[in-house]
Amino acid sequence: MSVAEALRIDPEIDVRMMDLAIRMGRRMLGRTWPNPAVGAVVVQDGPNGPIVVGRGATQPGGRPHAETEALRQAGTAARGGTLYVTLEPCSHHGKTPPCADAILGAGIRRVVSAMDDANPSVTGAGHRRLRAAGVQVDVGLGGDEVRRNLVGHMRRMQDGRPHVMLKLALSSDDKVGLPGRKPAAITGEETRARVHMMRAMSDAIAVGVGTAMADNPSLTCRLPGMLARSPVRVVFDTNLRLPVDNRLVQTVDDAPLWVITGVDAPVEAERALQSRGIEVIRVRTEDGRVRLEGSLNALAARGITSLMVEGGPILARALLNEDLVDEATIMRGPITIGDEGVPALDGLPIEAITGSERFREIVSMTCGDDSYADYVRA
Ligand code: AOF
Ligand code: ZN
Repeated sequence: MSVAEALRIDPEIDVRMMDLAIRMGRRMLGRTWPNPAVGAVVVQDGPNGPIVVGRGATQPGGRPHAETEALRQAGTAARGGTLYVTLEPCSHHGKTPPCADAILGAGIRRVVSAMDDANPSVTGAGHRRLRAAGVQVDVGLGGDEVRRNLVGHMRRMQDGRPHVMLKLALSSDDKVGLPGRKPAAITGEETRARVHMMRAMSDAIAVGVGTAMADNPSLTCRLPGMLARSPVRVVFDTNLRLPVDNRLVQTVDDAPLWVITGVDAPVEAERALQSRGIEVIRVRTEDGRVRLEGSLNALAARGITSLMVEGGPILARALLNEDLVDEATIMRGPITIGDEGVPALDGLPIEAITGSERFREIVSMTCGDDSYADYVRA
């Protein structure tokens, strides 16, 4: 009898169960930093086919891990069963005991995992440990999808910075608004809902101080129901110009606010922000601006794995110039703003994204009256 027969492996069931694990993990995106949002499902043979006896996802703040949750739910029903998990189970003694040990302790016979972890203290060792203990381990199912969902974790582990997603809401003539004025609605309702969803799935949202002052945004995430939560808001503010009556400051009880500033910014301004519960992060400057790479490193050091950048044009251009944009989402509304409008990338043509070999378009569709396209690092 082959291993597949002995374990009653059915590829269709595998796909279905991994899909469930992927959905479990995806629901937690944006809420588990500094850890990846992993999903796990425990399956047991039943008289009429496989039965899901436990499911779990990484919990808010990153712990407990997904496997622990799914195994806890399954209890003794896990014995002899199969575990589907979207990331290699950990093998290290971190803030929690190794999931690999919990899996062995529960008597799981087979583990189907979507991919190796990029965490250097885990990578490969989790799978090896399970195999060494006689567990059948199959790696790779669902890997492409999971890799997209966990880009932030991978980027942070490999490069010490978050995955940077640049969001651009443009008029048909590539403008983002009129100078000095709060932007008129450029995109419609469907697009706005999508933006809120994207925010909810990011660990942090960033703007430059110019945009913070011009738009006075709250950048909180207004989605009714399950996604009523807001990522960390980040302002790039070299000289600490952000006034304390700004809405970002005023809403600090709704979502954390971190201000990235230069080493020489005034101490009084720092104290004024800190006394309101705002975290001020000082980084080195270059040519009178905070260094972007250093800023991103500082965010990753605090656990941020994915950063959505909402503007403005100066920050967007600077990130592009330094090749720090991993993904760009371009939403275009039907309105035309005209020559006096503010260009999206501070003078850099939008083709720096759409026509560049550095990016590859992966999605292009309509969204209400708007168009929507997603570009990722090629
Ligand atoms: C898993 N299952 O659900 C997640 C994992 O500090 P710790 O102990 O919480 O470990 C954090 C690391 O564990 C994290 O960097 C990543 O490599 C892995 N995340 N592992 O087995 C999970 N979220
Ligand atoms: Zn774990």
